[in-house]
Order: sequence, then C-alpha cells, then structure tokens
Amino acid sequence: MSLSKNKTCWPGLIQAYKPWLPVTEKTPIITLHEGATPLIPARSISNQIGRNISVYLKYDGLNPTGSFKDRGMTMAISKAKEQGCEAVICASTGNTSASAAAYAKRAGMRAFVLIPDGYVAQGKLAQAFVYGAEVLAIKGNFDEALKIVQEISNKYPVNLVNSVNPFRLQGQKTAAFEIIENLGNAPDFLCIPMGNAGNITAYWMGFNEYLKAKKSNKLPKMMGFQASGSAPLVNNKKIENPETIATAIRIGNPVNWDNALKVKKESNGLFKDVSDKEIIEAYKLLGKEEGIFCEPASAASVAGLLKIKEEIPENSNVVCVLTGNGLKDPDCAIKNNEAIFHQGLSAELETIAKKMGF
Ligand code: AN7
Repeated sequence: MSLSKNKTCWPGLIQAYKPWLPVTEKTPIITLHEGATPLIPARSISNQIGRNISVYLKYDGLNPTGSFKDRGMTMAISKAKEQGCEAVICASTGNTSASAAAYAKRAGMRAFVLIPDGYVAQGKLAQAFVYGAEVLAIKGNFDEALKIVQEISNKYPVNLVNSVNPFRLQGQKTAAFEIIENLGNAPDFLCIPMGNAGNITAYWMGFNEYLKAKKSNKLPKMMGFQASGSAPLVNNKKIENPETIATAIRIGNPVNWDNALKVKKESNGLFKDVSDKEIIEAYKLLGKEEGIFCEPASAASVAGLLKIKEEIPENSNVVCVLTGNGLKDPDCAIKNNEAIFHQGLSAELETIAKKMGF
C-alpha cells in the first residue's frame, strides 16, 4: 500500500493551507500531521467573568510534540530539507528543541539543541533525548544560548530553526486561520503568552491575511502576557536574569521585540505581566474546572485574561492560546495541586470505602 494514500487523515497544515504558505511542488513536506487543534469553550472561566463574555481555549498543546512549535517546525524543516540542509540547530527553553528534534529526525537530519542547563522541564528534555537530538546544555540562559546558535549557524553548515527563521512564523500563522474557521470570524480579543514574541507576531499575520481575503471582517485586540520576573516587553527593558516558574517563557531579550510592539500598536492591544502565583492559580483552575492540563507558560494567557477582565466589554468573545501540554512539566504539576492523595493504604475494601467517606 502506498504510504501517501491515507485520505481520511488530516493531512497536516502545509497540505491544508498550501496556497497561504511559501511552498512549491518541489518542497518535500515533512509533517507529523500537526494543526487542526480544538477550540474549546471554557464554560467555567466564562461564567467567572460574566457579562456574557465567551472564552475559548485554543489548545495547541495537542500538537504532535505537545506544543504550538510544531506548526512552525513543519515549515522550517520542510524548507531546510528543500535547501538540502543536513543539520539544524536551535536554542530553546524546551518546546522548540522537542519539536525541532522530532521534525529533523523525520527528515533524516541531525538536530543540535542548546538549552539552559537545569531550566528545561523534564518532559521536554525527555522528548529531545527520545527524538535523538544532540543536546548541548549550557551554563547560561536562553538569551545566551540564542546568541551562540546564531553565530554557529552563520559559521557552519547548520540551519537555524529558532523563530528568527521566517518559515517558522509562516507555519504558526495557521492557528489564526483555524480560529477564524471555527468561530466564523476573528475573535474580539486574543490572549497569548509571550517569550520571544514569535507566536503573537505569527497570529497577527494570520488574522490580517484572512481579513484581507474576506474570510473575516474584523481583527482581534492582541493581549500579550509575560511572567513578572521575565517581562521585557511589558517593561520595555531587557532583562539580564529572567526568572519564572514558567520556564518556557524565561526569556529576557526577545528576538521579535520590534514585531511585538508593532502588533500591540496596530491591534490597539495591551501587554501585561502576571505573577508566578497568578499563573499557578490559572493553571489549577484550567485543570480542575475545565479539564484541561496545560503547561505553566500557557496558563499565563488565562491568568492575564483574569487580571484584565474588567477591560473586556460585555458580549465579547475571547480566545486564550494554550501553547503547550501540561505533561511537559510534571514537576510543576506534582508541586502545585490540591489533589486528595491517600498513600500506603492496605488493600482492603473497608479501608478504601472508609477513606472515600462511606
Ligand atoms: C509553551 O521552546 O522559546 O513568544 O525555546 O514553549 O513565540 O516565544 C518557547 C516559547 C509560549 C512563547 N508558550 O512563545 C522555546 C521557546 C510556550 C512556549 C512560548 C513558548 P514565543
């Protein structure tokens, strides 16, 4: 049977959005059938905010490697393959490295990933290992790692797949297309976490392209959120030593700085910081009340919405982007929950029933 004859399966975002993407018949499509993630109504959060405001969650943690990075990586790796590259490199707080490794290996390339030693969540590190990346952990943070990989990719035959690679943002813009298709129009507000600010830039590109093509008739206000200990875009100031529990967005000098400010201005949007405590509250709320397990960085979008909710007019609809899956960071989950957990019970019906309150 031919491997390409699977007609019932979602083909992946390059195949689905080909006319919108810089690919040709010659581009080898490297895909794990990413995209087409659900837009989930958040009933509990909507009720909590009230005033007939509808909140939806774009759960991009359901992509093949568990984060939105797959949208950009299918493009970046396909283009690298087209250009004959044999190796790729990235700096990463974890998700980019997992995604780069998976797609590079699928394309038969080497994947080098530079990570801040000790600051990458366990699930992401596990992925890089399993996908066969060559992992280089540095005594330094993401910003320092990015500087090194930029220089290495200029000097040696390795292709850079961080979000300075324009193909990444092209792939990521498709999330905005999907939201418009699901809602029948763009939302009034988009709440999104920001690290390097590639994703907010990509979404804005996607919303604008669909507006121009008359697939929607409005643009959302773009609401970007950062962790308080790591909020260079909110404070308009580089941070030497960013700190936050949301290690994915522990970034002090975002590469898409100018783009992010442009998006804020053009969309009449807002940037705001949320504390680690607010992030964890939103993280727990999503789990306990919506049945959705995202990673801490992703919960920043919901924490941000809850913080600025009074600024949202009644009857609006709001999409919060959940960029990564909760399973990425099991340590955070084990440390931050209100679970009822009785351990060491004897294996007897009476004991169990009693603990259950019967
Ligand atoms: C879950 O993996 O930068 O603003 O190296 O993993 O586009 O940078 C991750 C970023 C949000 C921020 N949510 O997105 C990396 C990396 C999650 C993330 C962001 C990241 P950008």
